[in-house]
Amino acid sequence: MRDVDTDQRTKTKTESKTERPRLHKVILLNDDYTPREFVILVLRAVFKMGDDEAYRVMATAHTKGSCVVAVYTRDIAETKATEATDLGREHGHPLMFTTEPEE
Ligand code: TYC
Repeated sequence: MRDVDTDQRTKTKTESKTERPRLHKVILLNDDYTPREFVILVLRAVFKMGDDEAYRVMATAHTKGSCVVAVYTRDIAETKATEATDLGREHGHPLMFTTEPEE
């Protein structure tokens, strides 16, 4: 009985070690005040997007209320969301980025 329990514990540990970390989405939220050009500037600076992709992401958030910007491991997603939100605040804009774990 003891041997069986030990085996199961070892197996469980091995399986969980090979799982990949859950990815987190960075989400851009629309607001009524931040200039469109500033949103594009932040997407280019923080998320290394080109002009066309940055425009599309900004326009989607503007029209639908929010848009997924990118997915990263949790630490990187939170750091980038904070950096992008702070850039807005430093320039007097209410621009907001949040994070959310992927299913
Ligand atoms: N809605 C803003 C405006 O009309 C532009 C905007 C777009 C702001 C996307 C935030 O996530 C955003 N000036």
